[in-house]
Amino acid sequence: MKRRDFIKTSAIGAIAPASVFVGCSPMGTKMNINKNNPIILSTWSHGIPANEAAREVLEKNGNAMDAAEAGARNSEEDPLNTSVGLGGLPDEKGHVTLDSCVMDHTGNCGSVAFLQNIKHPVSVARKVMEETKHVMLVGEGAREFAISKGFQEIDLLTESSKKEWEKWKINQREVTPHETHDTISVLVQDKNSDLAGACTTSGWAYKLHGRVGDSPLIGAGLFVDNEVGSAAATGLGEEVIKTTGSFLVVELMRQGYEPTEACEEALNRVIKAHNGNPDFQIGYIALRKDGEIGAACLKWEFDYALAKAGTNKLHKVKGMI
Ligand code: SD4
Repeated sequence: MKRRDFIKTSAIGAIAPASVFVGCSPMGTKMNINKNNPIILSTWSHGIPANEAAREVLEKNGNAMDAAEAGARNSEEDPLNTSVGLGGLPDEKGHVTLDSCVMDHTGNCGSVAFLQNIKHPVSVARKVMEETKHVMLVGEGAREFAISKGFQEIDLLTESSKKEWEKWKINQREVTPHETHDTISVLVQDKNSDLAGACTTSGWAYKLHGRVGDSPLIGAGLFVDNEVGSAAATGLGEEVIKTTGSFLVVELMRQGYEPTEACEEALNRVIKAHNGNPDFQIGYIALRKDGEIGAACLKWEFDYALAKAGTNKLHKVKGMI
C-alpha cells in the first residue's frame, strides 16, 4: 500500500480485506490491522532458517516474542555465521563480545551488551526484560546475571574464527561491517496481530575491545510500537545510532509513510549527513501493523527473508545510491 493510500485508508476507514479488521491508529484515525496472518521478517539469508525456527514456535501457539527469540537463537547457535553468537568474529583482542535486545508488544524491552562466553544473548536480554527492573545489562554484570539464570559458559571463539582473527592480526586491516555482515534482526507479527522483535550480533569484526554497536540499543537496532509497526537495522551501527534508526522508521510509518518509504527516508538522513556518498552499508526492515512490510539499504545489496502464508522466501533489495 502506498503512503497516500494508507493515509486515505486511515482517514476514511476503507473496506478491509478478509483477514483484517479496522482498528484505531495512534493518530485517532482508522487503520487496518493484520490478524490471523502471522508474518516473520528477518535480515539476510540466514533469515530463512531463522524464520523457520520462529514459525515452528508460532505453530505451537507461541507468541510474537517467543518466535522472534527462537529466530534469533537459530543464528546464534550457527557456528558458520561469523557475525552472531557462536563463531562470531572477535574484537581486536580476540574476544567474542555479543550485543542483543528484544522488545515485545507491550513496549517492554531488555538488552545485553558486551556480553562474553554466553551462547544465547537474546535469551539473556529476554530475561533482563522479564526478570529484572532494568532494560540493559553490560559486560561482566550481564555475564554474571546470565550464569545466575542458568546459562552455561562456553568459549564462543571457534577454530575457524580464531584462524581468521590470527590472519587479520598480521596487517590489522580495517574490516567494515559490510564485509562480515550477518547480524540477525527478526520482526514478528503473531496471529493476534501483536508485534515483537529481536536483534543479535557479535558486531563489527576486530572492533576495539569494549565497542558496542546499535544492535543492543532500543530505538537504534530495534524498535517495536504495537500500534504502528516495528523496525530493525543491520550494518554500520555507529551510523544507525546517530539517527536512532529503527525508532525513526517506526515514527515515519506513524506519520503515514509506507514501510519501504520509511526505511528510505531514514536512510536519506544518513546520505545527507555524508554529503550524498556514504561509504558504508545500513539496511532496514520494517513491518507495519497492517501486515505491510518494507526494506531498504544504502548501497550494494541487502537480503531479507519473509515468511508468511506458508511461504518463506529471500528477497533482494538494491542500494539507494
Ligand atoms: C553493529 N549493526 O554491531 C551491527 C553490525 C551488523 O550486519 O549489523 N552487521 O554495528
